[in-house]
Amino acid sequence: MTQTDTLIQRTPFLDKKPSSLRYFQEGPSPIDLGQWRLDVKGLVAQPLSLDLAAIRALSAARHHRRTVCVCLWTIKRHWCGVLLRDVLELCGVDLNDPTLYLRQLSNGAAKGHYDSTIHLQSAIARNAILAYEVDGAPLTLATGFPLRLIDFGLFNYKCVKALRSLEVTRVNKLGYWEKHSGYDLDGTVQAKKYYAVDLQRKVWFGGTGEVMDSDI
Ligand SMILES: Nc1nc2c(c(=O)[nH]1)N[C@H]1C(S)=C(S)[C@@H](COP(=O)(O)O)O[C@H]1N2
Ligand SMILES: [Mo]
Repeated sequence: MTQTDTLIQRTPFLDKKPSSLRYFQEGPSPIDLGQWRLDVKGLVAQPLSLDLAAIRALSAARHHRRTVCVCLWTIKRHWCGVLLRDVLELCGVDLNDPTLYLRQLSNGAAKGHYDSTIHLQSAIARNAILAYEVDGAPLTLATGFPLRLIDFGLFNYKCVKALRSLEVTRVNKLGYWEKHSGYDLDGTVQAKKYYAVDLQRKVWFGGTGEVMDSDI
């Protein structure tokens, strides 16, 4: 085993996972990291345009947790990023205001942008992250390079890959999948049986919908 191998955190049966591209509606578009910025705007005291180095400079948040797709599959992977809270605090957002929402917009490609809006206070309470690595390696174009939001209590369609901007707003706008397929605007993970790709069997999630570290 090489030294690199020991740093990569492997997810069992990753080859059985549905293709990331299949779940990337606008398609991935090459991003020049020199030009790329995450714009944080809207109801913020200080709008910011952050490059990836500025985001990586914040304390790292690591989670070995499940993401869950509304199409009834789930996978547990090693995510690394920063807490959404830490980025929004830099911009002076009132994280205790229950009337705020966060609109995420993807970088966009030939087929337009992908967007989703989530309830801000809930996402902060659930320790939502902005992830730049999965399984010990930087995100690829297909998995959302350079940055994706993950709220482990929400279905994956509420978590945008290849982020371009975050807008703090009071408007809970319909996002891509809510408009195209009538998916629920709230998007909380529902108590149901899901196919766990990494376990190669179905698992039951009950409770509030948030899939915790300690869960299967
Ligand atoms: N930009 C963007 N982000 C997105 C999507 C998308 O189409 N475009 N699809 C969502 C859905 S429905 C899923 S299931 C996950 C897939 O993530 P994965 O590539 O890690 O499987 O990305 C989510 N984030
Ligand atoms: Mo999905």
